[in-house]
Amino acid sequence: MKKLIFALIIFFMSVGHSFAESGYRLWMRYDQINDEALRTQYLKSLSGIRIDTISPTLKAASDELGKGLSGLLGRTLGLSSTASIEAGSVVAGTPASSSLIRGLKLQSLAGLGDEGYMLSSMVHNGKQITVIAANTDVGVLYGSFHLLRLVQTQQPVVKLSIVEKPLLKHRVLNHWDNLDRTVERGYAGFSLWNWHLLPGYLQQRYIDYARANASIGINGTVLTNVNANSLILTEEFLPKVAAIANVLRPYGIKVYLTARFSSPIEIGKLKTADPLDESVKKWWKDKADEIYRHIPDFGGFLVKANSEGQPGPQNYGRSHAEGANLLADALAPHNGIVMWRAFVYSHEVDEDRFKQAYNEFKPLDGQFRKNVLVQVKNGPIDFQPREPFSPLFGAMPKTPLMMEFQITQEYLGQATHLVYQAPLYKEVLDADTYVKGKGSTVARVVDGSLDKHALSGIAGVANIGDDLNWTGHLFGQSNWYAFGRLAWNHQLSSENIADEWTGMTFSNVPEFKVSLRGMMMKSRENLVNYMTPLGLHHIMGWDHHYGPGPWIKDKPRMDWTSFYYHKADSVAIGFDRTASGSNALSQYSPQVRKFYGDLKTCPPEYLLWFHRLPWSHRMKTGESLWEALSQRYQQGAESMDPLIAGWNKLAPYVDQERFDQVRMLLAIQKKEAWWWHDACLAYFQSRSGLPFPQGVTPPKETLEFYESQHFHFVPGI
Ligand code: GCV
Repeated sequence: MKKLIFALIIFFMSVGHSFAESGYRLWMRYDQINDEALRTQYLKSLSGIRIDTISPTLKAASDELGKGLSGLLGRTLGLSSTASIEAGSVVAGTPASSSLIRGLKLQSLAGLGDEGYMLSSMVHNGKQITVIAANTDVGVLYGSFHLLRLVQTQQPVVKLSIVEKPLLKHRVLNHWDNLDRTVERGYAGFSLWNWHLLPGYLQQRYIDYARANASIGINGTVLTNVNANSLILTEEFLPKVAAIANVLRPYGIKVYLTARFSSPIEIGKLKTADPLDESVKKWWKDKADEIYRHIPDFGGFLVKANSEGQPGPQNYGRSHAEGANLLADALAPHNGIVMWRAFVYSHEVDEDRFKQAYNEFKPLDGQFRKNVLVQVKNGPIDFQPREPFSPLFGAMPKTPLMMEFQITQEYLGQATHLVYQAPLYKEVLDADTYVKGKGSTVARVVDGSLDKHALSGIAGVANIGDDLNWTGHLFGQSNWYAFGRLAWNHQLSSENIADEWTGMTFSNVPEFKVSLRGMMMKSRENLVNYMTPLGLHHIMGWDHHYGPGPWIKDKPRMDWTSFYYHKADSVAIGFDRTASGSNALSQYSPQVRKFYGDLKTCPPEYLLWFHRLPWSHRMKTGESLWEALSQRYQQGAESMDPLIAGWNKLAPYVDQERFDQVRMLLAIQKKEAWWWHDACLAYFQSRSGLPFPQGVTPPKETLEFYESQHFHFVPGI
């Protein structure tokens, strides 16, 4: 009877997704493996699941293993908590939850902390078994997802001896979701959080969101936009937040909120939000107590202050540290943390925007409370297709710095361009700051190992909305996936992550995986070439950032114009950030300064980030700068044909619905890549006055045509 009920549950779970091939199932697709011999082989090692005590988290693990293995192996696997151990059993648990695991006295558990796990093939009482063991239930859940990944990607599961633990403590998604369900810089529909129906109505999506995040080790989510609304901290909304937290908790995911610094005035009726004012301190303390009454394991606050119009401590002549510490003190009794953003720049300061975050924050090193992380965007400006790493990494050794990547593609073609971002993330994480000699990588600053910080974290601005396939572009899923995998282990390679994702999302046929990996690995560089080659940056359309806008000038702030960043005239192009210019390079260690500052070593990819050069400047290839720039735009636009042809060849491996989604978006991307090519070349030629080199297609229309394009209702603003 029990078996029948379990089989029925599995059956209903699998037919429940009537839109199965929309992409809704993400990488958690558990369709039967076609190869019967392989299935039989797996069944020898994985023929039953034994989990003893069932906590909500262990239930999530056993549900996932049951659903996943039964689906993949085509046989309903019995879940047993009492049966004796058979050969082929998967035994999952902690020493506290499982007598068997307790009895095994596993030495490796000692070093695994509270999120790590081990996966081991063992012989128990003469029977071959697979053990998923951890110190905590959530470790068991992570281990279960690892085992599923092995089967989904058709890896061997015999002789397993895997020990894993995350390199970073806080692995967090940042949703820029507003309470009216619009999403700032979101291109995948409306917000997942249906505030109006919460707390009563809990969508299946919330559970599937939690499963997806747990499968890649994400352990926190900030539900609301950094351009914050104080209302989220009121009694109207806190029960709704608590309802989401209750759904996510079994999956090891903590909920965080953005805190608007002026909340004591807006919802607390105080006259001030001055962080040194006693009534303000009390207000935040009481507010924190109230939040924890609703959500006992609330993670803490993410704050954008004195940035792009958001209020902050500087409104009262106080520093960012004083502002952050106010909130940190309120959260500390509950073990909450503050993630205080360093994304600041001011039009009142006559200084290169590149330098402003460093100038503001470096002097505050050592002044933050122990439960504060300063969250720094990967680059000094704003999530451009390519940026050098922010000079803050390595400059604040006494403060844990949290990395902020943008998964949503605000400046990377939004949800219509196929751009696999793992190479972008890796480029930043692997960059060497040299602050403590060679090997002082950004990753080591962020994971705390360089300066011995116990607190560490990484945030990704989410690309998730209520679109059927979650991310608008199916390949946006690969960026969510890659962010999570790198947050867990920044040493993984982009290629391996691509292989895992394609195997689980589409197919494990080797030719398919190799071709798709090649396409994905080139995709970011292609985009850089047709948008911002040779170190150009921030030349996107005004405000919505959709499409090219290198001509943008005369806006309320110079640093919101494109001209500010490229300064192209008839003689030269680029931003001089060497000692003869803004000297932003002085914010890096001497090795990095020299590397980028010296034209002999500065890679072409970063040239115009740091140098202002005449159009006639000779590149190492022998071309002039003008020729090289034109050729890069050409290469970028031309890269779309092989990408499209490559995808078309993969049709036999992909279901029609998802194949067509990508096919149609690639056609749009091609059009837009040529639009970038045409508009930028028309504009830059109007500056340089030079003829196009041979092999470069002249723009189809006049510059006036491109400049006159206006778009209404671009998503994300
Ligand atoms: C949430 C950029 C984006 C803004 C975003 C801001 C930030 O400026 O265009 O939409 O605001 O970054 O990161 O705070």
